Amino acid sequence: MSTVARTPPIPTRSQTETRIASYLLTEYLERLGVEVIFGLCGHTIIALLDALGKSKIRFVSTRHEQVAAHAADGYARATGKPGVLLTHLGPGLTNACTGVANAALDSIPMVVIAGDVPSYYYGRHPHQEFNLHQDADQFQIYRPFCKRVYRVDRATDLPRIMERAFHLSMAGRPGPVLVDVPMDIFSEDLPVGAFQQIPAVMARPTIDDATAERIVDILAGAERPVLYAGGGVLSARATAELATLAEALEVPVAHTLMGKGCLHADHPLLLGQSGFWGTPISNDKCRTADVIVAVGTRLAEANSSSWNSRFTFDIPPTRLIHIDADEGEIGRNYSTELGVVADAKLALGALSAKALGRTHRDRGQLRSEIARGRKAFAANWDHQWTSNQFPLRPERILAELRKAVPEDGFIVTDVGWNKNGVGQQFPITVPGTFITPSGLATMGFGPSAVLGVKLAYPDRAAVALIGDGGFSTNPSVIATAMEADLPVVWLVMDNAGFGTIAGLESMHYGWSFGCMFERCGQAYRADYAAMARACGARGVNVETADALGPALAEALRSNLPTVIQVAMENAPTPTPGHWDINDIYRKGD
Ligand SMILES: Cc1ncc(C[n+]2csc(CCOP(=O)(O)OP(=O)(O)O)c2C)c(N)n1
Repeated sequence: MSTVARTPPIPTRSQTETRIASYLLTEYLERLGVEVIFGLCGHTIIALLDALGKSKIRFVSTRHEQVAAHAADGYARATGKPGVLLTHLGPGLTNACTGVANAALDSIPMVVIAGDVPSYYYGRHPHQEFNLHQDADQFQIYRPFCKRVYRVDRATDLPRIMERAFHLSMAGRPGPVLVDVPMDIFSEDLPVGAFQQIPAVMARPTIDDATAERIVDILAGAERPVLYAGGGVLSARATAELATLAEALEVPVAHTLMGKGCLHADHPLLLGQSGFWGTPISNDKCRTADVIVAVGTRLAEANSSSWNSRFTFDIPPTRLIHIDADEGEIGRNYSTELGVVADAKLALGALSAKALGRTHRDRGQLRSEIARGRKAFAANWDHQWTSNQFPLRPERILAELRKAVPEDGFIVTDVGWNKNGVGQQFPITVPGTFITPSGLATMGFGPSAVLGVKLAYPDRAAVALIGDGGFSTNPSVIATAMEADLPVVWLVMDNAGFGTIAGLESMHYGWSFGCMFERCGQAYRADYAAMARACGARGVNVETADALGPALAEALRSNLPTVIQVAMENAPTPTPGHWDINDIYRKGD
């Protein structure tokens, strides 16, 4: 065996020259295209803040970490890029939990960078350390909802872990990833070339030719097929492909809450949302379909009427074909004839290419049936669009909002009448302009998420339509919008309580104990518009129904954030579907 003399490689400049990790990390984030980081300071992260302050990356400092997390989430939904969140350890990280979990349940890409205790103090209970079960254990709190949680134990691991975090947040089914960084690591030296690896460009999975052919054959030959679109269709920016497929084979389209906007509101094949807060025509067509091709959806409870076969889906006998980025979603709630793990855009692109020019079974009077069904349902509430009553009907608020906001403007909701009513009744014509918390349905999402949305698209309108409960969870958003110069509009539907839950309790128990805002037995209304004025923002109290339209128009013209507070009747949203919880409540003596 011959021996080859091996000369050690000559170290390059990038291996010998060193710099402090936080500055190298910041430059790396710039190279990845990170434009903005949302967060709140603490002693564990000021090393990174110093570097960020000298970089091109914008730092939006919020007054609560949940606000930062929702704002990063809103930014990610609007742009399709990962939202980046920076938090202090312990209480900072726990405050952000709800926002990160909300992003996780809606498959939103996010990278969370958190400071932690100095690594050389692990387990000694340095200030703010969690260590009851394991030393320096705070990162475990994020395990149930992050795609991956990393604690960086050596500075040399930081570049690799950051690359993994950005890669994983976007790859496959998107979601949040935590990078927990002991504060001393931010201040360590690393070789200047340490952050080499950037996330790979990913060719996402598509449908193979034979499977695409098979699905198109099934759809073309079916008697009552339905295309069912989830949020995955919107996040993959696949709405044009969906429309082509639907039109080529004349298949009606139903959707989930997050799938709203998948077809233009006036599209003749659009059935609307399914489930508890859906539309009767959507539930009927889904329930009586012979084939459903579902794309980018969890087939989750609210949109599936608690999976009760009498309301939304009757699978089987309906045959289900389910296309999703996550194999874990396939076959979980319904027996599935064919599952396909694929990117929604590529899958719908492949299906629509095959469907174009194909003959399909005659669909009879489908379009007129849909039009009739939609009109009949709208007749339950469309007369309220012009109602002059005060406190306002919620439908009048929707009507004024639709008139005031340009079609490409964003409507960001919270939970409550706002989410349920918009999902069911509000026409969305531009895909991606409806932003809502679905999986975790977090009250408090809307007022904060709108900040990230506006930052992503400063030239487009961004209105948060929210209840007074949701708005008052964290009114600090007003100060943040002022500081960050984000002229968003919060339209607060004020029914002096947690109206949706108050209505539910009243329906089952005859009162709304614990759900209304009261003081000394009287309705208690906080003046949120005055809060806005106190922050130097605009605040408008709408006193008549006719005043709302002009107030909205002026707010959208203004370059200051505006709170518009409008008293609203606590009217329930129609519920054509079913939710099992209503069978659980039992009233005692
Ligand atoms: C953080 C959080 N807490 C509690 C709930 C349960 N919840 C769902 S809707 C709702 C009421 C929301 O009240 P408001 O924002 O005033 O809207 P409204 O129902 O009156 O339209 C509550 C408390 C939730 N979804 N999220």
